[in-house]
Amino acid sequence: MKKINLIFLLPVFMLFACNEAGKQPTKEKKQTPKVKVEVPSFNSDSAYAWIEKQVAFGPRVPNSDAHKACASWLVDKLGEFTDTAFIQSFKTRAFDGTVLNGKNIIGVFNPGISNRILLCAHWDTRPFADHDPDEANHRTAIDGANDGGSGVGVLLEAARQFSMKDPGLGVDIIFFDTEDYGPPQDSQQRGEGDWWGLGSQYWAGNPHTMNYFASFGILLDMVGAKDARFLMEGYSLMYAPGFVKKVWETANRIGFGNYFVFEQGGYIEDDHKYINEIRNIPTIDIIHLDPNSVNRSFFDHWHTVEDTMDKIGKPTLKAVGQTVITVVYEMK
Ligand code: AHN
Ligand code: ZN
Repeated sequence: MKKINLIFLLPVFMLFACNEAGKQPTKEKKQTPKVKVEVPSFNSDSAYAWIEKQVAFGPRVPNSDAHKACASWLVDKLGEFTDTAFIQSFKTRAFDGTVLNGKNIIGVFNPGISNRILLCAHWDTRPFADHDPDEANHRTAIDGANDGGSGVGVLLEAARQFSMKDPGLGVDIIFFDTEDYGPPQDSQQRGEGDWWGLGSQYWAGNPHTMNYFASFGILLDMVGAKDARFLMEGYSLMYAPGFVKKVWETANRIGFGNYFVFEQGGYIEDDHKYINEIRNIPTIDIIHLDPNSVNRSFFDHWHTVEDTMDKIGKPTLKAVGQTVITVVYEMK
């Protein structure tokens, strides 16, 4: 913890050092406004309802009818709130050779503003409950209330808030597809190749606008479980330490320190890894990490048939949603 603080403070000291060196006085830095913007209240009932709606389609497994139906609902919904929304269709090959008809779903606020923030989550759900205690379920698709549904639910509600009060900067919301089609536990392909995050890999190489860039990105993954804890994920700290600090400090300042704990977690091969490495957009992952859970990584019902609606807690959705929209509104 001490070490991390020092790293964060370094640039501040360097700034003073430069000024003291008696160089030309630089143009006055834009001050953060004295009167803070009024941040709307994130509605967790609404976010919860968006998750219920997704789950009601059935498992959103790529190439399935439920997947198709949910995609068209998502793009319609996002279209209601944003300036423009569309589907980026692509084909990608899964670990087992299956060709997946992928659909990244993209919504854009304030397309004319160059200062942009990227908010994202995966919307597809896993075809395999390969961490289920019952081996008979290892090829059963999951509901993905938390893993898939929650991040999208929170971002749809954030979009609804932005539609009612303009954050005054560019915001792009992307629901990535084919994130969760990685090889199952007992597969030969485990450990060789980037089989997770296929939709974000596609988008990072083929962004929806030429040379797309955002000043930073936030990925939400498994942000709905009751009593979730968000540790500071490894790649996030590696690629975007300042933004991790900013988001965690914001959460703690507005009363969600029980969820956003200042503790380092493991490195997760999630969508943000590709956004950082392929597009060079500093992107953090807000993800429920729990080294003491039954799977030693994530929430207890991760990749089991028990990842269902009853595991979702509205106070968790509130903590994440309020934090994210606060960061966005205060960014201007
Ligand atoms: C791996 O466990 C390799 N990636 C986790 C990314 C993930 C799966 N997020 C949700 N489901
Ligand atoms: Zn998953």
